[in-house]
Amino acid sequence: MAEAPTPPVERAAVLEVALPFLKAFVTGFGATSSRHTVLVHVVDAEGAEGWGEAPALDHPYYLPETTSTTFTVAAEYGLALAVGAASTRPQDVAAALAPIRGNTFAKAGIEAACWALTSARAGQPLAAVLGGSSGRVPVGESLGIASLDETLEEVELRVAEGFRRIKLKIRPGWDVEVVRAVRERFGDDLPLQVDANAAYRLEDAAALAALDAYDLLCIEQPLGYDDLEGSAALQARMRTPICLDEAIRSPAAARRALDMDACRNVNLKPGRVGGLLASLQIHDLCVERGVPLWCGGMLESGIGRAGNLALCSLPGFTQPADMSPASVLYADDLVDPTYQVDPDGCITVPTAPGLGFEVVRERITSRTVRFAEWDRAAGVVRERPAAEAWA
Ligand code: OSB
Ligand code: MG
Repeated sequence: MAEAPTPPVERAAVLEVALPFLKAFVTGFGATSSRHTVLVHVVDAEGAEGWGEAPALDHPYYLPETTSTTFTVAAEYGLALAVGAASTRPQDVAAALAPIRGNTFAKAGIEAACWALTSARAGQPLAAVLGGSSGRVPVGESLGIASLDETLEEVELRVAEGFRRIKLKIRPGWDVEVVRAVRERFGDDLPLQVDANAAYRLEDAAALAALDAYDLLCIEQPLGYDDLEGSAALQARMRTPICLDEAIRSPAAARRALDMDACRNVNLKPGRVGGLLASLQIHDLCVERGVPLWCGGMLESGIGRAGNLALCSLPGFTQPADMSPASVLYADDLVDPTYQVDPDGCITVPTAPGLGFEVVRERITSRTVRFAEWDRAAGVVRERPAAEAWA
């Protein structure tokens, strides 16, 4: 039976929104002190709407894409391709966006808005639309680099709050010492892992292999952001599973990494791999290969976290997600009420159709610094002064 046609897009916009941090996030690629994120809003001719987030970072030190390049590609190319798609269904929109090379965050943000719209139209939770069934998602915290005292204090707080595991950011000269201190203070049962954000070289293998003594769940992205060969060489010399983050930017890269034994654990971020559809493919691959999988984070607002949470309800997510609550990162969230971590370290997957959270339009409007809108009559996308957004 043919599916009923979906109504065409009536309005579509790309926004750059300032989302000030409570404190800078320090990692192996440096300090991230400013955070602007990109949002996508789509409304169809029957009034169904969807919001999506394209959470690249402000700078090109994590991956090549930045907030600014993501806004530009989404506004100048993505939006026009998306409104020209056969329908607003994510599969059709992803196919329409496929000619865009790289720029995974821009494509994922547009696709995410269409997933939320599709969920709203279907009257079904986004998690169910994605094929997920779990209602609660175990989460961990990712701690930025700080002093030893600050680190121990924060681990103590998060463990008391119920977080299911701790991830420490490391870099050369700040690795074994902090891991040893956390293990000594909190014991061997604390689920613990580290993330190097590509700060090491293969010549550092001895320092990294010293981490094998601490029973870590994984060591995330120790080597170059696109270095699968180096990662395979390092994995052959380490017992600790290597997890890849930066180096997996597509389903094809995930398959290559697993085929090469470049990693034995996978961090999946929808924005980094080009969207939820690509995420589902990587999920299925990890299930097929029996590889531990978990959902990473990009310090998203609740709009982006909503998609991550829905994705985490799929059965292949076997380890806790990176999902520090918005209250830890920002003065306030763009959704209200925001998601929260319960005392058992889980977040409840929303059941309301669409994003599953209420978007606070005034907060978005007041923080919008760039705005581009599809002009339906003219058939073009136009950037307009942020002050005139939604006017
Ligand atoms: O490497 O996982 C990472 C945030 C921004 C960019 C890269 C990373 C991170 C995190 C934060 O670790 C996790 C979160 O969003 O809670
Ligand atoms: Mg990482």
